[in-house]
Amino acid sequence: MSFLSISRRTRKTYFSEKVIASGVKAFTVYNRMLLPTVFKSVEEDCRHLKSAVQVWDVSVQRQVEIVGPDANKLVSIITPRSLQNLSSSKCMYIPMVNSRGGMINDPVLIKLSNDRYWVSISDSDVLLWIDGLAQGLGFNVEVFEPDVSTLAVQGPKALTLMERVFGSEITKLSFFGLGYYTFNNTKLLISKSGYSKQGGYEICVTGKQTGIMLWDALFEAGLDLNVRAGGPNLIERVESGLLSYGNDMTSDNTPFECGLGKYLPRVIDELCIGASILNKEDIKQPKQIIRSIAIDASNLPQCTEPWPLLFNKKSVGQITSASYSPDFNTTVAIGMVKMDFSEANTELFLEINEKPYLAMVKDRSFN
Ligand code: THG
Repeated sequence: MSFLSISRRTRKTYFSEKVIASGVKAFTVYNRMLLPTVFKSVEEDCRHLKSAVQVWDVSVQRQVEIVGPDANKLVSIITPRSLQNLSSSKCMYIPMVNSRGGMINDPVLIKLSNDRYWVSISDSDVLLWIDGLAQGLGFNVEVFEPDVSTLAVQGPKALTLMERVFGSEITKLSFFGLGYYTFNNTKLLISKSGYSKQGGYEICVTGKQTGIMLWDALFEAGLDLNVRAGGPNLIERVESGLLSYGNDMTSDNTPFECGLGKYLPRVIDELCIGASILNKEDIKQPKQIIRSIAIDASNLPQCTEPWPLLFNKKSVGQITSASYSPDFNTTVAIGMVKMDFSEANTELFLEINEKPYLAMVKDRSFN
């Protein structure tokens, strides 16, 4: 086993000291920044996430700010999703594609005002892409990474904790709803969202001082709720079928292959990047599709390379994320399978270290 070397390039967050003091056991690097992944153990963290409340340092969900007279025009072409229903009171999940229709990110979009947006990105170089587009197209906008860091509060007791810190108004937010709430005389942007299906919120913080005060306030108010530091949990997110860019999908995949076609209009506006490809009928009927998969195994190694999925010894897909789930008593997984093998209950095989395992295609996620 070897370890990652940490340097200035692996950026710390406002909360890294707090996360370390909370006993973090492992980080990953995401958008060139530290993301905590394990505290007690992945299993124990999962159990706790599903029963209590956790505070996550998800600063790595970097914002790309687009501001200026042409911000609207620019935002509307960076995603094939229609922004017709975008408002300042709801976030929107927006697949982004390149000119070949390949996924380059799957961010959450926030409209701050008519000429100002935040794109809350997954792990790929979206700032360079959007700034390049702005320059190349001669758009009158500024594109930069603002000083914003996000804390997620996730778990069944998240609502109780948030109500204690921000007041009862917060309980009126609906899923993906967005609003400003006061903490310590500062207005903070909060959404009812997060990278788990246990329910919760995401709080955007500007400035380390406010960040640390908020961290401490959440832990103080949540003492009797057994609040703990956490992070996106591999088991829970695979059970929930939440996709991880770079793992479950890459620029080799179209949004249709990723099951994200449901977010796109029947005919994508031709001004959107990738529209001419994505509007083709044969692209809309993909040859492969992302599925949740149950693997009959309990002790597989970490999935750090795609695992080929076999049918009659022939490759029909690949597993891209997997972890044993104590709650489902099986290895939960996400993978890409050829369309002919994508129906629920299709039985496929996996060979790991010369041992065969049964892999059953599901029609929906576990959670
Ligand atoms: N929150 C915010 N920014 C993010 C993430 C986040 N940026 C990086 C990464 N996560 C982006 N990826 C996702 C993937 C899934 C979801 C959000 C961001 C998500 N999906 C819901 C689901 O699949 O059930 C549905 C969303 C919808 O239908 O509108 O929440 O977590 N700020």
